[in-house]
Amino acid sequence: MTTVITFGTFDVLHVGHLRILERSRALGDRLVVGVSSDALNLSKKNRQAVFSEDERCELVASLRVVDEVFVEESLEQKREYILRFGADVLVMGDDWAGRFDEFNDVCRVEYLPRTPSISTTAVIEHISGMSAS
Ligand code: C2G
Repeated sequence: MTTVITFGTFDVLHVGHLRILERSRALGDRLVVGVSSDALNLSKKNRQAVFSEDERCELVASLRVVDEVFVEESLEQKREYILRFGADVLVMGDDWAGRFDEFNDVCRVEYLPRTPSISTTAVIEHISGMSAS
C-alpha cells in the first residue's frame, strides 16, 4: 500500500486544490491531507482564512480522493507527520519546489505543476468585485 501525503490551507476550495489532490491520490493507494490550522494559516498568509480549520477539514475530507485528514499545526512538524502516517510520497505544488527535499530520506518528494489562473486570493477578489457591482 502506497500512502501519499500532502499539505495545504485549502481555503475557499477550488479546482486548483482539487486537481493536486486528485493527482496526489493517483500516485498511491491512500491519500492523507494535512490541513493548516487557523493559526498556521495566519502565520503563512498574514490573513485569516475565510473558512475555519474545521470547515476546511470537512470540505477536504468530503472529497472522494481523500482518505484521511488531519490538522497541520506547523511547517516544522512535517517529518513527524510523514512518519506518523507512514507516507511513502510527499506531494506539493511546484510553488514549493525544493522546499521539502530534506525529507527525501524518509519518502519520495514530488512537486506537481500548479493549476494556472486560479488561487484563493483571486477568487476572493473576484467575489468582492461582484458584490461591489
Ligand atoms: N495549488 C495548485 N494550484 C493552484 C493553487 C494551489 O496546485 N492554482 C496547490 C498548492 O501548490 C498546494 C495546495 O494546492 O500544494 C494547497 O494550496 P494552499 O491551500 O495555498 O496551501 P499552501 O499555503 O501552499 O500550504 O505545509 C505546506 C503548507 O501548508 C502548504
